Amino acid sequence: ERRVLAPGAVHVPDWLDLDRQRMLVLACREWASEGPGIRAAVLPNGGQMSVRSVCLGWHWYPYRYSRTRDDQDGSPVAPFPEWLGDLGREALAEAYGDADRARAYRPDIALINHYTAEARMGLHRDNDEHSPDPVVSFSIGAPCVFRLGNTENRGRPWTDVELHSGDLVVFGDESRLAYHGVPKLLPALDIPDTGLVDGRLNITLRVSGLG
Ligand code: MD3
Ligand code: FE
Repeated sequence: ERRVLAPGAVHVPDWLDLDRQRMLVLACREWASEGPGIRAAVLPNGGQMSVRSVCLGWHWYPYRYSRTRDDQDGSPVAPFPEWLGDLGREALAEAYGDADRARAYRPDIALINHYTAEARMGLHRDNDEHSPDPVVSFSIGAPCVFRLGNTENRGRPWTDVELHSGDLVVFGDESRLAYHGVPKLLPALDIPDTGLVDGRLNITLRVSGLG
């Protein structure tokens, strides 16, 4: 089913079947082990993010994108695979029900986040991309509380939604610059056997708008 969380924000629970979740876990394991590996970004104030992340296509480090891992060893970022773009187009078609828009969707960034039980992501906006195109988000593993705020500030109103393994959310249009975050993970009871050893994986696909 499709649940509209806010204009442009569509949640499709349990969209990825178990085989696809397992395939994504295997792929993320590979990406996380290449080169300098998965890392917790260091913020300008010196603090470390509690989430560890790895990127494909373009490397994000607070608060910009680069072709090289400039906050690590400067190595080139791994390419964004064609099959992941296909999955993103399929996801957009499902969420928005707009085949033409889905065909034209060309994500060139994948940002993979891994959350341990204590990890959080504070309310923020994703405005480092130079394209207004939607963000596609896949969740695997432990469930979490996802908070979708407003576009003005970090305060109320916001909506809390549980995201579970296999869920898809697409954020575009009026929700593209909404504040959002992950205040907590939930106990991993009755979760499917995806091969993920612990915690939660979130894979977002984005359009950089950079050449
Ligand atoms: C709403 N990740 O990587 S994904 C991030 O679950 C990020 O790891 C969270 O926020 C996570 O930047 C949330 C859902 C998400 C992604 C992009 C958005 C929600 C969004 C962009 C605009 C509005
Ligand atoms: Fe975000």
